[in-house]
Amino acid sequence: MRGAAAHAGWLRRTARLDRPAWLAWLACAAGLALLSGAAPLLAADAPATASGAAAASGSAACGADLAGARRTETARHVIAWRADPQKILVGRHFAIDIVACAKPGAPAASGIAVDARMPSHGHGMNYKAGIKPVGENRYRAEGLLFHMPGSWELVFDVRSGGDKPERATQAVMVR
Ligand SMILES: [Cu+2]
Repeated sequence: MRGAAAHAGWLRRTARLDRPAWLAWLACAAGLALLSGAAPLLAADAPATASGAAAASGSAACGADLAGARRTETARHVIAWRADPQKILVGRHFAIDIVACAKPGAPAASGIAVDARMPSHGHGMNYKAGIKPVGENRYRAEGLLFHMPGSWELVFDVRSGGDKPERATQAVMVR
């Protein structure tokens, strides 16, 4: 159980912080409880647009106005995203601005769900957040919080009409 050992080490190191260790343990246990079959914590639907489109001409063009954005992709979409604030801090809420661009020939995204997890520890976040469409192919997710330092993974599930959602992931290291 490498993950469990990592948690134990982290708990020992943080036991002297202002929060009692049992609270931190509870937080991680809650994360584990959420793991099994949990639906994505955040989901939003965007109104379908007739023109759809904003097809990405190369992934770098997606979200070009989001300075400093990082990009990941599903089979049919490029996801450009930027955290707000851009530097994600342990234990602090943050938001994510997202642009979903259809690859050439792909339908526009009709909705996105966002979640985050620590793959090496087997748990997710402890906080509920929300995501809403804020313009054509644009979304803003709010209320995310990484409660531990380490390797997190953002998970974007992109829907296109009634098709099976397609997933993009993004590794994020938080110290
Ligand atoms: Cu963890």
